[in-house]
Amino acid sequence: MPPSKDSSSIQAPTKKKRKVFKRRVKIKTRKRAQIAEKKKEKENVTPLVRKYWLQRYDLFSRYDEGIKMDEEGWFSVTPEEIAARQARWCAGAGVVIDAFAGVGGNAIQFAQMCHHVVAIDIDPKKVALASDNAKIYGVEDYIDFIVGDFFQLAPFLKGDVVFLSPPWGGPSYKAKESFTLDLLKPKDGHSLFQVAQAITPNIIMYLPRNVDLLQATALSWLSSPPLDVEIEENFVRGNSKGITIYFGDNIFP
Ligand code: MGP
Ligand code: SAH
Repeated sequence: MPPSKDSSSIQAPTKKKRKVFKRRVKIKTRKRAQIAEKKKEKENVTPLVRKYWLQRYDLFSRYDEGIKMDEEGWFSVTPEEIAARQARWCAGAGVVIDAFAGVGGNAIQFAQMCHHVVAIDIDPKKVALASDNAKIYGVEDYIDFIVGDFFQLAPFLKGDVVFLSPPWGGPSYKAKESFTLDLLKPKDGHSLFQVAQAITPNIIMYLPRNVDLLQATALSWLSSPPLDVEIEENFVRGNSKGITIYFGDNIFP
């Protein structure tokens, strides 16, 4: 037989107690929401980049260790898994030039795979963020950070691979049915490729998933004989994120 309940020991909360309890829960919930909002503000999570913040661990697996971003960084950084794959392509290379380094998503991965990285960005704030982020991954000693315009610096640079992930014109890039190379910023893809080619034939371009592939791969014909080309669509959790095109001299075994 189940023990009988002693009704005198279990007392239903009074109406007043219930009210106080409800109010406390409300205050706690509001406080928690306020703290979350403040945290997002600190992390530069504007409404435009909220959806990228939700993907933060795909962007940097060590995000919680103190990764710092700005608004453009949020929507432009190469997700870590993709950056690592791009870096594996040049495993063991001497010097990799990351011409548009942003907050360091690619530079950090290159630094783990190659001897040295030259990471350039025109925005001093980006370079400061990238440098702090590189410290979190313990690779700051393998990267030279430069604040400058890649187009102006290019004639003075030497490297074995040039990585190009220029601005695509913001998240609205996908409104175009076909993303043509003239839409890349600050200069069209054709001019950009030619500048990189003066440094090395080994060039990696990270481009929008709606890029005009025919036009992009035709860049190989700017060299004689034409460069080898490898195209790769990059996914994270089954979602297409971008297209990487690898150009080079004899890249196929
Ligand atoms: P996205 O398409 O804006 O995001 O960017 P997502 O989450 O795929 O959005 P959805 O709504 O289309 O599903 C996808 C990836 O492209 C980002 O994670 C960046 O790596 C890259 N990317 C986006 N932009 C706008 C840029 C850019 O301007 N420059 C560079 N280099 N990469 C960018
Ligand atoms: N791959 C980077 C994201 C690059 S976003 C990452 O994973 O973090 C493109 C970057 O190009 C922006 O940070 C922007 O400041 C920079 N940029 C724009 N014009 C430039 C120029 N002329 N030279 C160098 N960097 C430039």
